[in-house]
Amino acid sequence: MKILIPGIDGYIGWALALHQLSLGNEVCGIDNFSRRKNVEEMGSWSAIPIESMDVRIKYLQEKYGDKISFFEGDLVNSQFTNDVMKKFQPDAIVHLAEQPSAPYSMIDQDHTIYTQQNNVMGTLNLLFAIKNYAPNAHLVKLGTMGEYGYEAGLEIAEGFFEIEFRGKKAMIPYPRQAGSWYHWTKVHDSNNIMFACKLWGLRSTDIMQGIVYGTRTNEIIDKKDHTRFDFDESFGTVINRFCSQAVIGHPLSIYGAGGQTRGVLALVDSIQCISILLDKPAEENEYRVVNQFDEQYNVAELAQKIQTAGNKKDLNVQIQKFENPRLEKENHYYKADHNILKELGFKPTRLIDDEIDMMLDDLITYKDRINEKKDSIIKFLKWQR
Ligand code: USQ
Repeated sequence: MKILIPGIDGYIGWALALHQLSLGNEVCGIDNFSRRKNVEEMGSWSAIPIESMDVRIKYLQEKYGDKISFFEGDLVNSQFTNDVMKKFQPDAIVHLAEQPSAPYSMIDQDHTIYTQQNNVMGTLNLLFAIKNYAPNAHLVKLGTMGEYGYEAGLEIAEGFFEIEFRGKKAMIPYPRQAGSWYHWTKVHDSNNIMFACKLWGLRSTDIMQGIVYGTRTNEIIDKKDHTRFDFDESFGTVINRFCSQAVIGHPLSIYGAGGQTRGVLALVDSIQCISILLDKPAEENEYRVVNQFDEQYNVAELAQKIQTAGNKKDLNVQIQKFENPRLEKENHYYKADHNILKELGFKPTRLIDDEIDMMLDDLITYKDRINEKKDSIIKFLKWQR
């Protein structure tokens, strides 16, 4: 299979490329390196050092020859996106090239506009390029569980649900009530992709993914294999942040009450799920939605787990409640379906406690790097001003 991965330089992109190459597939990556730049703007860097893309690609070419290629560029540039699609002719595209941080999108008007333009326009260009040059290719798009939001207090269906209104029944998209400008970009993308499938007969799977955590996959063995790992307030996600905080003696930063419940998934299992979706593509004309997570926990439970694991390593982990910089429900009902991937063959391979243990070991090695940028951990980017 020929797989195009826009966003190959990111946390999931790099790990996915390693896995797909190890299976014998051909991978072409795209990246504009915005993640590196945006994290730097936040005064931070990846806790685990990563090489430049030149070095990374050379390393992969030594192992996999011409099965790996790379184009530097921006999906927002339609000429660039069309050119790559025409040249590479992928069987599948895994679109990971979006600005992924909710806090970053909430900084100010410029950051909101940048996030919306980058994500929504980039995806639209990609849809046009697929229609123009690879209409049979399967688009696997990374959306988020956050599209559904936490407001309704109802069980969450997987993409679509049946409703009855004034005596008539219909299957319609489950309502989206996102909670940040970033999360709304994913909703706008979902709407645009759904329409493109209908209009042009494209095939796509839209992944509503929970929070991903971890430092390792089956292919991340040596230093050169490592994927980036963020811990700053904007780009670090909660489990990865708590583990980074634990190794430098920073209190684990629970925002508000800590009852915010999220679906979570180990990196290795995120890669497994995406790979299953690639092997079992959506049909022509089909817009398929999957909810991609393994377990659910609230933030206080996650902090507790990391404290327990850290203390077994004599890290003397403290937990502290901070005033919540975000606008969000701090205690809420949460129950979301996640059956489709299981039906397609997904079997979780990692236990969260084992994974946390492994993450702490990896991060202890890079304690000095985290310490050096520790001011980026809590900046208090308030969402309402
Ligand atoms: N939180 C804390 N303390 C922290 C950091 C976060 O209590 O130091 C809380 C937040 O207030 C929030 C929860 O943890 O209630 C999750 O925050 P997060 O930063 O880990 O995740 P989020 O902003 O929702 O976004 C992340 C990714 C995003 C992806 C999403 C999946 O950045 O790209 O779409 O997770 S989901 O959360 O399921 O929507």
